[in-house]
Amino acid sequence: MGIVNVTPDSFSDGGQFDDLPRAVEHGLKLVADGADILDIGGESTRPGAQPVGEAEEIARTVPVIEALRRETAIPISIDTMKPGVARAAFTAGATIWNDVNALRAQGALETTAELGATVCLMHMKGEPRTMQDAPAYDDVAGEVEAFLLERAKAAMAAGIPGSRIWIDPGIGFGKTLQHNLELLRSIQALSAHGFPLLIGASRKRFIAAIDEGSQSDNRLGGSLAVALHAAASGAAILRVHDVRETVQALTVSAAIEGIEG
Ligand code: 8Y4
Repeated sequence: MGIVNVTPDSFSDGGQFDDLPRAVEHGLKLVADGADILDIGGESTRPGAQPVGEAEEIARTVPVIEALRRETAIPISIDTMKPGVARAAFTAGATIWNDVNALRAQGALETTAELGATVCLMHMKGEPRTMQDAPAYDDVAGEVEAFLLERAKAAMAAGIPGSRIWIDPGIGFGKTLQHNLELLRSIQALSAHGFPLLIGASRKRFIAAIDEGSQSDNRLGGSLAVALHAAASGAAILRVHDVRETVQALTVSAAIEGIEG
């Protein structure tokens, strides 16, 4: 899964008229690089980020989805917490709802069932603005697993088929370095429930907590280390910025294992 951010801070011009062609060009490059899914997001969920209104989020993402839908056949996911944004994105051609809030918003379960969406249910402790303020768990792997199974159960009770549910421990969302490491160690157990497991660790801050001070443009090595570990542990989908490099690492790894590329 290749990441296409359509937030004003993701391109240098700060939300100017040329954000649209740049986002579309970026998405097409990720497809050429080997992405199987494009994840389009219009609201930053980085620690401390401010919320964005629904109309603004739709105005950022829908034209990008419409344009990508015309130019590529690969599945498009919408990264949003808002049912109204998901609805607009599906009308534009998205088929997957990537919800870092795990369908806890009012009307989210019903919307997903009605749209026939595939959904990624992600664990997040708290909300993006404050989630990194001293997160604490007794047993992070057990608590995240219980949360994800509870949300999957709620989704199925709302009429969403189990075959359309993915789960994700939410690396970096209300977690310390130690929490993130424990969750990465628990991928095998988490992927044993039959729901495809998604891991998003690409360029995240915890890599800099290990390789002290590395900036977000210098975290590729750490991101690839996580990707290979996650894939070997049973993760089905990797959400990444560096698609070409990740595909290469996975392909070389598979060749060593003797799996046909
Ligand atoms: C540099 C670049 C530093 C990006 C931090 C970041 C996930 C996700 C995000 C995830 C799923 C991010 C939308 C955070 N992370 N969706 N979204 N899983 N399913 N930060 O882990 O990339 S945004």
